[in-house]
Amino acid sequence: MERKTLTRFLIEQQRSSQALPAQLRLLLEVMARACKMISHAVGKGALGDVLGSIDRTNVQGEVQKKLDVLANEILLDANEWGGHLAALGSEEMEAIHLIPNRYPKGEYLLVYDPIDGSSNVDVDLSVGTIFSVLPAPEDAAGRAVTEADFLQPGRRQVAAGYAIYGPQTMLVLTVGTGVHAFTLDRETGTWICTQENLTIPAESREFAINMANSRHWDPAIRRYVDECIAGAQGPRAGDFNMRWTGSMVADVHRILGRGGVFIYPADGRDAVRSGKLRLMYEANPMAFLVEQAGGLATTGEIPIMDVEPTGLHQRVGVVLGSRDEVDYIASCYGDRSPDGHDREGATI
Ligand code: P6P
Repeated sequence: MERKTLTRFLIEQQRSSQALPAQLRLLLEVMARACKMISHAVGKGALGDVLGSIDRTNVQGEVQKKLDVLANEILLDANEWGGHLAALGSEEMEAIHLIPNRYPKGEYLLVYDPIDGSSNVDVDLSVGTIFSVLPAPEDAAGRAVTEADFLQPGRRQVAAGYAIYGPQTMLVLTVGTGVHAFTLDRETGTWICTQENLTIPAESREFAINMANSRHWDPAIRRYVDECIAGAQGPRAGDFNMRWTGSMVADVHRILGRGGVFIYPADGRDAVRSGKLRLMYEANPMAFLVEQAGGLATTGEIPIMDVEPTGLHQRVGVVLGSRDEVDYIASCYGDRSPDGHDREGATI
């Protein structure tokens, strides 16, 4: 493939019929530069004083890793001054972050998870940065943006992506014209387009779920997983493979590359009754990417991008990946939805 840089790709998108707006192009270039800096920090490991935790918990009640804090600061510093944002939100910050008055405000809202799967950093496993871009309210210039302005369904996203810090550092993004992947050329610091129009195979025999939670699952999920494990002698008449990395970015990246399903359902545990993963900066951006690549992404009941958000840090169940397999999982609920209501809404 001709070595097309991210800059050239974005300029071509700007010239195309979809006419990528200039501020959105700037936003994506700023995010790409920030992710390069985060990649550099992640790559230092023990040599860079980026491992381990600090004695502080975030809004999620999770102990913050040094890298969570560093990556959040890198993203804040990179995005504040450019004039492309009206405000931003982060997994690491309870409240939204307004653009200081000394800088111009822009047309977009950015929400991100600075380091997803950060517990993997200490054991040198892949982690990533996930981001979602929403339109700012029309009257944002004339008033202070509030959290309510962020609470738009995922269908309103204008761009989404992730960086994965693994054996390679890659940036995978969509602006609504397919999913495209860029590999960081560390020698020149350039993002090179290495895959255009990624497509998820409709069928797959590979599922990703944390089996340790099986006693908490809805019977429909337990049925699906049992059938996968039953293999060729079971009702699916074929053997399945399982993967679970503990890093959503790594699992989704694998699925975008070779198919499969990723399942983190809402389950019986109090803390996970609405799901573990966060809607605004994990589920929605990944759902945009997966649907743009021909896959499906649901809460188990409705498409993730149709969920009407009620809070910046709200959680949601996630079933995403190969279209046919996600459809099959939905069929396992029969006429019942994950929260116990029948499809018509009455409680069984
Ligand atoms: P568990 C990481 O903390 C994360 O948010 C996702 O990246 C990952 O898929 C999931 O949680 C792992 O959760 O319960 O298996 O540790």
